[in-house]
Formats: sequence, structure tokens, C-alpha cells
Amino acid sequence: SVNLPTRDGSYYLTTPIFYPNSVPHIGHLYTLVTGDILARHARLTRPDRPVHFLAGTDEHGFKIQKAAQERNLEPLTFVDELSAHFRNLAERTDTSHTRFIRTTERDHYDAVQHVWRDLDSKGLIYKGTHQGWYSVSDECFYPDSQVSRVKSPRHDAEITVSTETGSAVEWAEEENYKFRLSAFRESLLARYESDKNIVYPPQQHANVLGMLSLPLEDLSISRPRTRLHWGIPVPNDPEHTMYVWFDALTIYLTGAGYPWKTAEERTLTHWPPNVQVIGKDILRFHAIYFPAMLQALNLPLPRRLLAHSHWTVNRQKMSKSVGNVADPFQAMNHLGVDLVRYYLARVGGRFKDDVDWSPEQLEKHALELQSLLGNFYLRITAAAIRKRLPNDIDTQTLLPELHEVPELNADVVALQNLSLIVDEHLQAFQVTEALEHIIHQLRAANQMLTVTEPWAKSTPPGLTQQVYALSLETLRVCGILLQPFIPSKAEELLNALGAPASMRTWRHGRYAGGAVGDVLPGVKLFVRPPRPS
Ligand code: ME8
Repeated sequence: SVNLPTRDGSYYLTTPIFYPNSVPHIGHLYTLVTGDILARHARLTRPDRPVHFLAGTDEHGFKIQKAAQERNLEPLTFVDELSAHFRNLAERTDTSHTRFIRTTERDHYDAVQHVWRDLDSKGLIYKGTHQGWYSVSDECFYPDSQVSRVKSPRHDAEITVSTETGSAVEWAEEENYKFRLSAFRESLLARYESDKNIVYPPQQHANVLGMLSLPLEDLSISRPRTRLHWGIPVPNDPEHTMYVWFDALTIYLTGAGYPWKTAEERTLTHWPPNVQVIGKDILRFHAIYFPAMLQALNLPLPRRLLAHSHWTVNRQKMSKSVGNVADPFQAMNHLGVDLVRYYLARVGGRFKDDVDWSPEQLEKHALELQSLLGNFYLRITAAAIRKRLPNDIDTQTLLPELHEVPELNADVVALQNLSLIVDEHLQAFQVTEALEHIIHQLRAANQMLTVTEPWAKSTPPGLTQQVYALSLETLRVCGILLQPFIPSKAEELLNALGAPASMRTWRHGRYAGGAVGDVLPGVKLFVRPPRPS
């Protein structure tokens, strides 16, 4: 149709907008870091293509209304304060978002109202009564079949909870506006059946197919204003406030400039997202509700959804409501941003199984990187090696001979394919696997030093030179490929190697795809002295 927006050729990635009902925890950092790795990778592999990366906060709804009330604050004053914590988190962790958006912003208000009017004009919204169990913590209704009675340890009485999330629910019976979600089941099912790669990992794709195998109930999308006043009003019916998820999901459209008013605006948009990063807890909203809204709006659907698993504490999901949270700022103050990013990606980058948060594991993996990267740098630039090299050594000319040097094992020579392999894994959202290949390469290079002893008098000078050249090339290549994961340490490394700033894209991360310059000896990449590997 003429009205369909066309892509401007850029790349669009989104993370969930978080509820600022309390301060951020490691789970939020993890989502931001995951998104950031993919966004940075996208920029490095196609530097000519703009990347839009949307992050932000979800500021309306019962949960916020209640939290503000408990602190005796106006909701807006309350979210102003708390949203800033999430913005700080994104900035502190070098997240390369291009917009930090808040649902209390004016352009979002307009976008949401526009979505409502459009669906209403198509006869897809109607008024009805709704009965169900509402969870404030999850901000959604559950039918009878999805709740259970449990004994509450706090109140010494039986309470009703959501069977899936364990959060308390209350019976609500009210007049609501509803969206005809039920009408979209078949078309959504057909889409997920025809392309099994939409949701990653595959088990979450299967999960979505499972959800769509049963009839969908129409979705209640408003609350009486008497109960929920903190939100966007329903157009032409101020007695009703929009349901927070209806408002929140629309943020991704707002972030792409919706509603596009002119033909020109429509041809400039970056809609739809190439990828949406979310936690598996909000899969239903992103894999079913939002795509249904988009189909109803006659807009293209996001291409891929990465639904990651959860960080747990003693196997229980880390969450604000439970209060079992690890403080990301504390971890970063202790180890620096990049070692925390490294740990989250290294251990949490498979996205399949939940991971238990562990300060010991964090330390252990920090040490791994300090040793394999930081210590390796110090070893290869040590005076004992430098004094065995000619003054005018040109490491690049030594490289092509590599495969002819029998002392260098196959793992080291595999450096030639590293950028390709890491690229393939990142394209496929296999973040841990991508990192593992880089680490494996660094381990092989460290091993090469130990075996060839380039500092020793007994080692032929020619071999010392080749080992030196190959070590620097390993550091250069790994430095480039590590940029998405640990951006500031990678930059320090590439600076120390004298790698030209204009030669740090993925293409230059190929073997012999760039050069080092004046290599600075003795640069300590990590503050704590690295221990030998
Ligand atoms: O759900 N492990 O906001 P939210 C990993 N406002 N990731 C976690 C996590 C954990 N233990 N806990 C939270 C909302 N997350 C809505 C979203 S989007 C239109 C609206 C991450 O503050 C994960 O990405 O509860 C999860 O999906 C998100 O935070 C939920 O954040």
C-alpha cells in the first residue's frame, strides 16, 4: 500500500523500557549490554549504515502510581528521579543507545493516541466488562486457569498468586476497552510457523508457537480512571486510562518517528526494528500483543526477537519485587565497567538457561581477561623481547609467512578466520560462543609465548621476530573484535598498539587487515596487576 513506510536502510535495535519503580539491578544492565554488543557489532561491520538504538523507561501504570504514593510523591516527580538512575546506568556502562526515551515524553503521547484512534477507526476496539485476576507487579490480568492459592509467609494467610510468576493478584471486575487480539491468532501463527528463526533462542520460538496453539482472549487495554489515573487518557473518553502495556509497546514506534505524517517522513523511517532484545518474562507482550497491534495498524513487524534468560539468585529470578537484587554500580565500582560487561556476556551470552549471579564467578572471569589480554600485552612488550628485535622491524611483512613456521601451532594460525567466525556467531546472537573464540585465540597466543620463549637467548632471532609479529597481530585482531564487548578496554589496547583510529572496523579485524604503529611497552590495561596465566 502507498501508506506503508519504507526503510531508510539503517539498522534499528531496541531494548525494553524499564519500570522506574525502583533502582536498576544486574538484570537491566545485562539487557543493555546484550543490546549494546549487537549494536556495536552492527556499526563495526557496516560502518556506512546508521544504527538506531532505543532504550528508556516505562513510567505509567499502577505499579508506578503505587510506588509514588508510597513515597508520598507526585508520580512525575517520582519517575523523574528514578528514570535518571536508568539513564545513568546506560551511560556508565558505555551503552551506545542513540535515544533514551521516556513514556512521559510528548511525542510518545501523540504516538499512542494515534495508535488508539487508528485501531478504533478500524473497529478493532470495543467496550466490554472484564473480570480477572490483576497483578500489579506484572501489570497484567490472569485468567482463573493461571492462578493458584498459596500460603503467604508474610501474612500467615492464603493468597492468590500468578502460577507462572508467583506475584500476588487481586480480583478485578470493571468496564474496559478491549482490543480484538483474538482476530490475529491465525495470522501470527502462520508467521511463526513459516519462519522458525524469528525468536531466538529456538526454545522461545517454540514457546510462542505453544501460546498461539490456544485461542487468544481479547486484550483489555484500559482501566477506569478512578483506579488508574497515572497514564495516557483514552481519546474521547477521559474516564478511562490506557493500559500501561498498550502505551509501553508503542514506544518502539515512537522511537522511529511514528506517526509519519508525510510521504517523505514515511520514506525516511527506520521502522521496523532489525532486532528487539527482551527478557523471556515479557515474551508474550513482544511476540504476540505487539505484532498483533502492528498487523492491525498495517505496519511491518520487527524482524527478530532475542528473548534472553534470567539472572537468578539462589535459583530465584533476580527482581525488584522480590528484593534479591545485585547492584550493577557496586560491581562496576569494584572491577570497572568492562570486566562486568565481559562477565555478563561471557557467562550470560547463550541466552538459553538462567544463570545464577555469583561474585566469585565474576572475579574468576575478570581474572581470565586480565591474564589473557592484559598480562599478554605486558609479556610481549617486555624489554627482554624488544632488545632481541631489529629497530626497524616491520611486523606486517612477517605475517604472510606464518603457515610455514612449524613451531606455531594450528590454533595460532586460526587467527586468519577469527573475524569471520566471530561475525557469524554474533549474527546468530551467539554471544558467548563469539567470545569463546576470541578467548581461545588469546589462550593459544599466550601458550605460544610459553613454548617458543621469544625472550630466550637460545631461541633463533628469526623465530622471536615471527612470534612477536604474530602476537601483536593477535592483539590487534582481538582488540578490534573485542570492541563490541569491552569498548573502552579495546580502545585502550588499540591505542597502545598504535592501531590507526580509522582502521578499527570489522574489515580491519581480518588477519593482516591493518597495521600496528608505535607499540607502547608496559601499558597496564587493567588497574589490578594481572597475575600470570
Ligand atoms: O517489564 N535477568 O520492565 P522491567 C535478566 N516495563 N534480565 C532481567 C531480569 C533478570 N533477573 N530482571 C529484569 C518491564 N530483566 C516493562 C517492559 S517494554 C515495552 C516494557 C530485564 O523493569 C529483562 O530485559 O520489569 C526484562 O525483560 C526487563 O528487564 C524487565 O524490566
